[in-house]
Amino acid sequence: MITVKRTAVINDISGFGKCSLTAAIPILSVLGVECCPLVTAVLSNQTGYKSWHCTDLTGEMPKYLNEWKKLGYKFDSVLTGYMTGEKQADVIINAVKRFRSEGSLIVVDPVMADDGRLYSTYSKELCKKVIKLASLADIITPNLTELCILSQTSYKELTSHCNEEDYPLLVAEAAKKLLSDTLRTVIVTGVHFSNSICNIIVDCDVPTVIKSEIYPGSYSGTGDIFSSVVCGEITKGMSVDYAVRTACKLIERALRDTVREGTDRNDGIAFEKHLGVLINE
Ligand code: PXL
Repeated sequence: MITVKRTAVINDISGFGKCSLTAAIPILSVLGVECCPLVTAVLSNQTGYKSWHCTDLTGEMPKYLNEWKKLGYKFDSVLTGYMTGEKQADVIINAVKRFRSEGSLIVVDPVMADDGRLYSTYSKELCKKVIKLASLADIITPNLTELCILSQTSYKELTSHCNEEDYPLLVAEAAKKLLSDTLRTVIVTGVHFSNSICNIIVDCDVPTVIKSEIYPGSYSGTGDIFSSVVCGEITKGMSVDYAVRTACKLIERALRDTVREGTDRNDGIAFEKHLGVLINE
């Protein structure tokens, strides 16, 4: 019998920016995992551009969740990302509590910030809710800035050690503080070290550092592409190590094309032609 694993993806859909659901749907599908979107908002384009139009669906979400409950479907995993505000965060926290109790693996990308700065739409109060949501997850995929917010570490202080040999271990120490009976794995993304980009897997073992080629700039949606590949691969039963290496392979190839083409950072990366790297015959 062919069994298709199923992931609920709680995220927005943005017309431009190749992020959130426009990344998750193709990636999970190519991995052979069913993607069930719970759409949090519909945006003309992601919020890094100068302006955007957003239809916030927070008020509708409980009704969609009720219908899902009536259908009685269970999810192998749940993936969350960007949130539009505190009210929406409360709805997502409650949904995640329910899915957790039903046995789903919870993967939270604690979207809040990048390059040492909060996203323009994220308030301090919303960040507190993201911290709560992250504590309910099995796996989280923060970038370095988000790790600092989650672990109450000074970004400036931590990154001042970036040329020291044990820098990845210092980052891992900050991530270790977050581990609990619930949260078993922290994958820190986008750590600049020794002329490469490191992704650091932190669990109860010795941290694993996976290096990727460095490209200038940071592009919209790379975090969503990363979390979608990682969530999909782990949902299929692959190891965290394999999942992270596969995500890096896809992003590296897409970035190479994107940089060559001189694409604006807001338009995201050219991952479409490289989705084949996710196919494992
Ligand atoms: O990639 C994260 C993300 C997702 N969705 C929207 C965003 C962002 C980051 O800015 O604006 C709408």
